[in-house]
Amino acid sequence: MRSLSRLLFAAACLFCLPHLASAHEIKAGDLDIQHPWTRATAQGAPNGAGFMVIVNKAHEADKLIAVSTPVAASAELHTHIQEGEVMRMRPVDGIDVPAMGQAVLKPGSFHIMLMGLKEPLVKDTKIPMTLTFQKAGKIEITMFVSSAGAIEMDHDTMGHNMPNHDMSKMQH
Ligand SMILES: [Cu+2]
Repeated sequence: MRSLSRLLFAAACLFCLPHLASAHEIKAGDLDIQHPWTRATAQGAPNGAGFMVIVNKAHEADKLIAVSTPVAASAELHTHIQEGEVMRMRPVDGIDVPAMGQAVLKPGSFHIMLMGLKEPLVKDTKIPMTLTFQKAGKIEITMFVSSAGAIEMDHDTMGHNMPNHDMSKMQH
């Protein structure tokens, strides 16, 4: 069921891609930071996680090596690894962005871990974040806060409301 709903989500999403690109994409030199998003958190939750796609149009690889945001005491780069039956998070020293390629930060894979949230992350708000790349240096971005259980960025978070097009219902 999940794969079917994801497929539907992806298919429906094709129609709004151009819109998304203009609404939420940060270009810095040869890097495009696409749809940076995070999830709303419950009161008292210590941590959050951030996701995005980093597209590199250069003929040289780059690497995301550090992250900071004023909403958390610290931020780390993490990945998920499988240990037996269990998926565990592990800090990594960086996330490679291949030449003429992309790095995908998404649930269950590479992500930005926000450690020690100072306040809960509230749906439909935006949070500032600084990404530091080995070659491109610092890039300021804005993360959009989607709903708590989102596995994809909520479409209504991106500032365009489409009647009869409720993506949030298609994620489950
Ligand atoms: Cu993590």
